[in-house]
Amino acid sequence: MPASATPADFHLTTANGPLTVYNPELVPDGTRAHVFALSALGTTTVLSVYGLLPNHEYGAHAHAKACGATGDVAGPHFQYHPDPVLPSVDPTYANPRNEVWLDFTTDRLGIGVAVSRVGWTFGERRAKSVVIHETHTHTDPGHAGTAGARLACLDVDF
Ligand SMILES: [Cu+2]
Repeated sequence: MPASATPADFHLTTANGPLTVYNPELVPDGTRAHVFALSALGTTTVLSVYGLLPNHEYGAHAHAKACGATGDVAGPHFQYHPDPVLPSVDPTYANPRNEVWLDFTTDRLGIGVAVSRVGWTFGERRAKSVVIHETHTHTDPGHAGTAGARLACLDVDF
């Protein structure tokens, strides 16, 4: 049997609650989140969440730092090409090809699933968490990448 080609930077990670919750009204007690990320030639990330409000729009992204006591601790979004201007609200950098965006809308049972595919893998710099936000992610210049308040955070070993 021929050896299958395994890229040197192949990396698979999964993360499973507990969530650090900052807003228990929008992320009720018992909410569970699961992240699966596969890096090979590019990176595919899947986020599934159970127990949120039904029929509700949430934003979510991979962030640069691990979760902490407040939402801010997770730092900015991870960007493959870092924006020289911070906070990054320029759609040239704050977009779903340069960042990992995982927006979703829950179904009537409060279940949400999102998939992100980007054409790069993590190198020396790696994302450390996934943050769930209050709204879907904006794309207009001056607001690109913003999605309202940070509601909850999950540490992920990208
Ligand atoms: Cu975010």
